[in-house]
Amino acid sequence: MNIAYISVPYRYGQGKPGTEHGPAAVEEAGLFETLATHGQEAVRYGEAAVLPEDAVREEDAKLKRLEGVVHTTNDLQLLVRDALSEKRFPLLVGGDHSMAIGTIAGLRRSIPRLGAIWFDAHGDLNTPETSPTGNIHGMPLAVALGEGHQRLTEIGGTDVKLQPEHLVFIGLRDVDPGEQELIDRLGIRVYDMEAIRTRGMEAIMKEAIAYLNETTDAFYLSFDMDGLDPSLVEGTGTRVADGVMLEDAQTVLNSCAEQENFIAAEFVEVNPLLEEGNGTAILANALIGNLLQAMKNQHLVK
Ligand code: HAR
Ligand code: MN
Ligand code: MN
Ligand code: MN
Repeated sequence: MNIAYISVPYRYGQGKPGTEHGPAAVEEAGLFETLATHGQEAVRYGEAAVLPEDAVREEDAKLKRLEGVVHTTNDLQLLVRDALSEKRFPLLVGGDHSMAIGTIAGLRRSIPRLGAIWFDAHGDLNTPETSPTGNIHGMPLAVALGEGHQRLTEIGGTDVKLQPEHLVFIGLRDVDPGEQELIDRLGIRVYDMEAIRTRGMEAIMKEAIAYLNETTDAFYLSFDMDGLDPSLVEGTGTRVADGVMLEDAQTVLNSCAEQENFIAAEFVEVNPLLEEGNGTAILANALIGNLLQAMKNQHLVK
């Protein structure tokens, strides 16, 4: 296993200043030491290009800062594609969740039947028509499914990047009406907090991965920090009550790490400007450490 750490220091998918400092905050929390501890080179493989603030305008209220998002996600998909073609495991730190448009487009280059585990309080399935905010971080999955503005759906090629049956939600609990309509119409698999409480995270992850393995060649984990309980993540922009607790989050990471066809992970929505200390970045770094440890254990077993 050779990790390719990729940083995405940007915030154009949402309105609150701070997620552009997410990668630096996680690095300050010890990310390079975490990499070294797990046998990796303490280096950054690449950093996605970000337009300067004064080059990005709000323009369309239904699709805010579109140019800023297009610029970064287009650069990111190339980085992810290159890392994967070098047989590395892309480990991404953001940055707001709109970056996943680039992540998915890049992974999809070599994995046509790509699966995704979406750990998040939110559906991220809005289009400019259904979005209550116009923030693109609420749209990356719609884009991946081929819905939304063409400038976004054509990043990394005009093909549809993700099939609805290749996606599962974990921890979902804040869904807009248009998102719910899409979930119902496309039959997207959802494990909400109620399911986690009644069945337990172990059973859910087992089932989720078996479901993905039926029809995908490989899968990746998109870990939105706001999927966690708000008591754990002061430094993220859209916290939602009644979230996933630490032990269950670790189960998510461990379950992914056990799979040979687990090919990438991203940790998003770290916003150090929303809290006094660096707690959310420290937690993100610890979770990355958990993930790398679990992946290492797995390789020792083999
Ligand atoms: N659903 C709302 C919107 O579209 C809120 C999205 C909040 N976002 C995230 N993504 N952090 O998961 O604006
Ligand atoms: Mn999200
Ligand atoms: Mn979210
Ligand atoms: Mn701070």
